[in-house]
Amino acid sequence: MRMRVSKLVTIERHIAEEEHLARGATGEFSRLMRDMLLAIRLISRDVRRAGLNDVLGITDGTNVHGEQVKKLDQIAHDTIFRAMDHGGHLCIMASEESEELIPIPPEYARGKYVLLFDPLDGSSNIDVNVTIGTIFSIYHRVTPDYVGDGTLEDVLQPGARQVAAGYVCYGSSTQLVYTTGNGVDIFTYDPTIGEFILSEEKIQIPNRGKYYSVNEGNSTKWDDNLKKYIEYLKTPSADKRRPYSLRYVGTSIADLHRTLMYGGIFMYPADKSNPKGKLRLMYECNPLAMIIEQAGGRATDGEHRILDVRPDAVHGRSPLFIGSKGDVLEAEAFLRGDFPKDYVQAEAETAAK
Ligand code: AHM
Ligand code: MG
Repeated sequence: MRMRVSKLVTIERHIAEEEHLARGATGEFSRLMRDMLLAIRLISRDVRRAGLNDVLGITDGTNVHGEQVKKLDQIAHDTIFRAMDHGGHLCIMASEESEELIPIPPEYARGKYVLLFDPLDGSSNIDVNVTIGTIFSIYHRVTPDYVGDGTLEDVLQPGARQVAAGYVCYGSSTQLVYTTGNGVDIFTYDPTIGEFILSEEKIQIPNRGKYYSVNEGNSTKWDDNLKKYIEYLKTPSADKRRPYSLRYVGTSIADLHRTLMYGGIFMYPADKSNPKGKLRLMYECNPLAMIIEQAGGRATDGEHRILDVRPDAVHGRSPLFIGSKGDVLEAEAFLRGDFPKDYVQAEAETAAK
């Protein structure tokens, strides 16, 4: 369900009003988000001019995952760090592009929040002008020392404790999709006035969709039940609910955003070479799971709710099945070998031939 808005509201006013309603009016969270929005506007500018400003291509380095770091990955990481290190709102940060936790420089005050981010998601799409994104996740610190550095304990919290989560999609427009646990709102960036304007409010994902999204190139390494599920989605059904269409961008933000708007399922499953899938729990799966749940959808690792998983490493991975509730429940049923009646019947008919 989509609710377009006619009132004109900037994101900063929206955040301030929500903070006032939910937390009393200290304004600290609004100020943290104001700094984050500056970083996002700068990254959006660099992404939009990529090809003109020597930001395409690779750096000399590889990241903690052994992947080549693109120049824009590094620029986005540095931009977020420089916008967020001095505000006095954070006690620690973690980024996909930094193996170690990122402390607040000694000269600046520490605050009560923790920020985790994937500065530029969809790195393989940067150089070919395909949608990329930024993901972030915010927690309250759990260590009680409000002036000291944050610790690993502050970072390794289950996703259910997120205070806010969001992603920015640098697509046909730049959009920020954001929740503080009070529904999901979408803001579209107007570069001519430098503002994010509320464009859709409290969106709800449909209970079923017609799209599935997965890197099917990995299918030979999948578990048999997952293969059966994907075959099922592709098989026409009498009620015309199936076949589903395949969509796969290879940027989780883009695949998730389409899934949020149209319904369906996006998966990055485990396979024989990657027993925990590819996506990172803390700064990819968790924020996306909070957004999808807030929009009425479902996010699991195939068995357990993503937001309840207890993280054991900052850069740890998790399989992900996320999207419309009806579709994710069906995927989970297949994975545990609990097949729908029409599937069992069709199998029996094939065997009898
Ligand atoms: P990245 O953070 O280095 O860009 O990697 C994560 C991306 C996701 O956005 C996307 O879902 C996935 O990698 C695509 O991987 P693959 O190319 O294996 O399908
Ligand atoms: Mg990334």
